[in-house]
Parts: sequence; structure tokens; C-alpha cells
Amino acid sequence: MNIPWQSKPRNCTEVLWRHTSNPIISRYHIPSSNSIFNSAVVPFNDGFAGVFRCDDRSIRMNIHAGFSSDGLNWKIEDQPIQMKAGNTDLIHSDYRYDPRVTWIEDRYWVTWCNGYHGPSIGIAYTYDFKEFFQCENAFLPFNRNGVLFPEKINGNYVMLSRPSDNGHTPFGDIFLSRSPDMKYWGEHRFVMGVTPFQESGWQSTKIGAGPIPIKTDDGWLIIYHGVINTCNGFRYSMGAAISDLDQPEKLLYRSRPYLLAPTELYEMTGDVQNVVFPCAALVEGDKIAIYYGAADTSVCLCYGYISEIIQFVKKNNVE
Ligand code: BMA
Repeated sequence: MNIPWQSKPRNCTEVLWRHTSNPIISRYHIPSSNSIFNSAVVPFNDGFAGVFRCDDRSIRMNIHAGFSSDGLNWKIEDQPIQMKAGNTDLIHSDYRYDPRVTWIEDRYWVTWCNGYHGPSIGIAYTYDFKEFFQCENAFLPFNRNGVLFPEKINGNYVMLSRPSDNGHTPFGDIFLSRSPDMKYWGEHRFVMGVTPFQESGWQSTKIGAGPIPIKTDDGWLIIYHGVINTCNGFRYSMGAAISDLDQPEKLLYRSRPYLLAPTELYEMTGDVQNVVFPCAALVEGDKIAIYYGAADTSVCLCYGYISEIIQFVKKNNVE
């Protein structure tokens, strides 16, 4: 497996740089779609597989499976994922969006924002991205951005999430919960909140976890989105934080400046303007390829070095 990669442009002074032919997946990539964005990919067999958020032309939000040999060219199913019953009777979903995927022990786990009397966190597992088994919702509504850690920590599954409301939530901090069995969730702990506007404005309205946290020698690298409320509405940027390996609710560092903000046309214009929304990352040694949704319309990629991100976060820590 080789993750998608482009080397850092010579004149680039940023920590992250964009793929030169973004977006890698555009809105009409499958016959039924109005938009494809906020999607998650993982290494699978000799290549990659993913779960993609595809809103159809009735603007029904759903998740679709996809496959790729290089991480750039994707074959996405035109039909949404059909769930089978997992560790409970099948739960009806009014809608499904913003998936995340990770491998834990013996299978791939998918979490997403599941419409169950409002947004909640849905969970399913798959071995092959063909059959999916839906489990209990993790939390009561309203909640979004449920992101699993990629391994059990002290015997428990651990998930980040962002309690919210039933609308375009104007607040939101990141919490963490534990489960012994992927069915019952508890030990809810605060991880990180919004920042004072004058200190770090881009993350002063709400924040939410993005890709699956990445284990490093310095702690869990948590890439997240932060939102500022402006005269033109919300603006979504990308940041990073580091938390303790053993007690992941213990935040060690978090970046005051953003790592990537919506500044390219395809991030500033689309169905929702000014959104970069990271949902997945592929890692190979020190290299990282981050998949993010752009303007709620398309899927984009940016690259960086994990060591440089960590250095940046430590150097620019919000106290
Ligand atoms: C959030 C979710 C995301 C979306 C973002 C920006 O509430 O709906 O899927 O990318 O808003 O519109």
C-alpha cells in the first residue's frame, strides 16, 4: 500500500499543502449524487476502501461504500449501504451522514451521524465493505462527530463525540466516552471546548473531531474542525490537538492558529460556503494524507508530515 502523496511545494511555508488536482471526488461522481463530501477512507486489501457521504438529488443524506487502488480514483456504489442487524435489532435511520471508519482488532468499524429523532451517533461493523452490521446508537440525540480511537484503551473502546442540538448547532465541545462492548457507553468526560474569541477566533463557536486519532510518541494526534460565526454564517477550518495516550481525555496541546482554512475557490463556494471538514487520514511513516469535505460539495486531499504538525501544535499551544 502506498498512500496518495505529493511532495511539499518548494515555496510552501504552511504545515499542510493541498493536492494539486483537488477536488479528487466531485459532486456528480455517481449518477444519483448532488454532492459527495465529509467521507472516510482506510487501507483495505492491496488498496483502499471507504464510506462516503452522498447527498442525492432529493438532498437525502446517506452513506455509500467505495473502493480504490490508489486512494485517488474511487469507484463508489450508486446505492446507499444496506445495513443488517448487528448487536441489536435493526434501528431505523432517518438519514446518515459524516462517516468515520477505523480498523479495531478484527474488523472495520463505521460511525456516522444517524438520524434517530434527531442526530445521534450510529455504529456499524464490516469485514469487507459489502455487508454492514448496524449496532446500537452510541448516544441519545443530539450528537454529532462520533470518532472512535483505533484501539481499545485499558480494555475499553473509546469514542470522541460532540453533543449538539437538532439544528445548525451554534455551540459544541468535544467529549469522550468508553464502552466495554460497543453497545453500552459511559464514563463521559470533557476533552476540549471552544476557545475565547479574542484568543483563537476560528474555533470559538464549536469544534468537532475529524479523522480517527493517530497514535504518536507524543500522544494521540487529534485533527478536528473548528468553527467561527461570521456575518456570512459559519466558517469551518482545520486544527490539531494532542492528548495523553493512556488517558485520552487529558489534553496536552492544541493549536491556536488553524492548520488549513477555506481559501481555495472549491472550499469557499459550493452548497455551503467556507467549509473544510476533515473526516479521515492515511498514514505511512511520517507522511499523512488528510481527506476533507470542501464546501459540503466535494472530497479533497491535503498532505503533511506528522512530526511537523506535532511541532507546530506544541509551539503554538493555546494555554
Ligand atoms: C455540520 C454538518 C456537516 C457540514 C457542516 C457544514 O453541521 O452538517 O456535515 O459539513 O455542518 O455545513
